[in-house]
Amino acid sequence: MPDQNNSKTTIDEFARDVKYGLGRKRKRLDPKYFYDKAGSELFESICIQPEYYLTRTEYKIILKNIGELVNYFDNQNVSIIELGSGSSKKTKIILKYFLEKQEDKLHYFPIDVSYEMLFNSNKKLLNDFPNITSHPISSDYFDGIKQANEYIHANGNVPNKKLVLFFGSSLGNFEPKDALNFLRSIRKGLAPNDSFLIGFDLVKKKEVLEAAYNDDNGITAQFNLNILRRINSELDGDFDLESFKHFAYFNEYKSRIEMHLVSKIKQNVLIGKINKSFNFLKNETIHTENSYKYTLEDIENFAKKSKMKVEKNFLDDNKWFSLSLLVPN
Ligand code: AVJ
Repeated sequence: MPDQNNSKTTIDEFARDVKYGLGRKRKRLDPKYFYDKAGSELFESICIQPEYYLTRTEYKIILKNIGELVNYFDNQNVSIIELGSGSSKKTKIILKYFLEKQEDKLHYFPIDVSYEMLFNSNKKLLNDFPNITSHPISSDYFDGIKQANEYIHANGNVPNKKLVLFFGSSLGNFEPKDALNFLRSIRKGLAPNDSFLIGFDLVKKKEVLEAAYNDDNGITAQFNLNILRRINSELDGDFDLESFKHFAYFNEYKSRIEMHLVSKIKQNVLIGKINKSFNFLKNETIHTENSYKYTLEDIENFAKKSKMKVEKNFLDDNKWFSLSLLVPN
């Protein structure tokens, strides 16, 4: 996930990134800085907004196809690795079915850099699934998969066939070439018989896409503005949140939702911690996030270029989202 380094990011790095991002001709901030405590809570809230179809749709796809998914693995037991801290409704269905199939034996390796998120989720998870053998790994994804592999190979009783989960279309925050590099790195951690289950948000009508990032309750707007609140509190910034507004639209040419913060007036903003003030023209924007939307052809190409193949795309009836099962090729 783009915020995978969040918990390790120091105030100095934050200051440096803000100074660089706001100093550019086109002002930018990295979306990984959305996710402080307040931002993470706002994101949770976004996921249950009626317009934000992504989370709900991916959940429904899993629910509908879990039987078929489990059957892909016939009588071979798997170990499950999740990129992200787990404990979502989506993770729970997967774990429930694999636990049943494997007669209450399942090794689960959630990977997240945020130690706090990881262990809070893990506690909840063990409450619901006391039989699971959980191995939380506080690390970045690539090193995490490596650690899981080492554990699996050092312990003969742990199934060495792996299923890696990456939900939420989190890949969408990466620029296409970074997304490909990400997939190639994941692929390096997969053995020939392993599989990778990854969510992709698909291209669809502009109205549907834009509504998802402009919910009526204004939660996405708060989420976007929270990055300025964070600069104020952590970097002694002087942003007046009232004088910036949330703006999200679908850039069809680039096939991505862009989120921006638009300055409503001409103004200067001082950020104490970096000893610098930044000028904003009226209507000048800070570009805060890209969220790429994919076609099934994009998924094919990603798979091919990362030495994998698409075993199956599980889609919802609207074809709004694909949960894709990729395997090494
Ligand atoms: C976590 C990157 C998948 O792009 O939809 C939600 C983040 N931004 N609303 C997305 C987000 C605004 C989300 N991802």
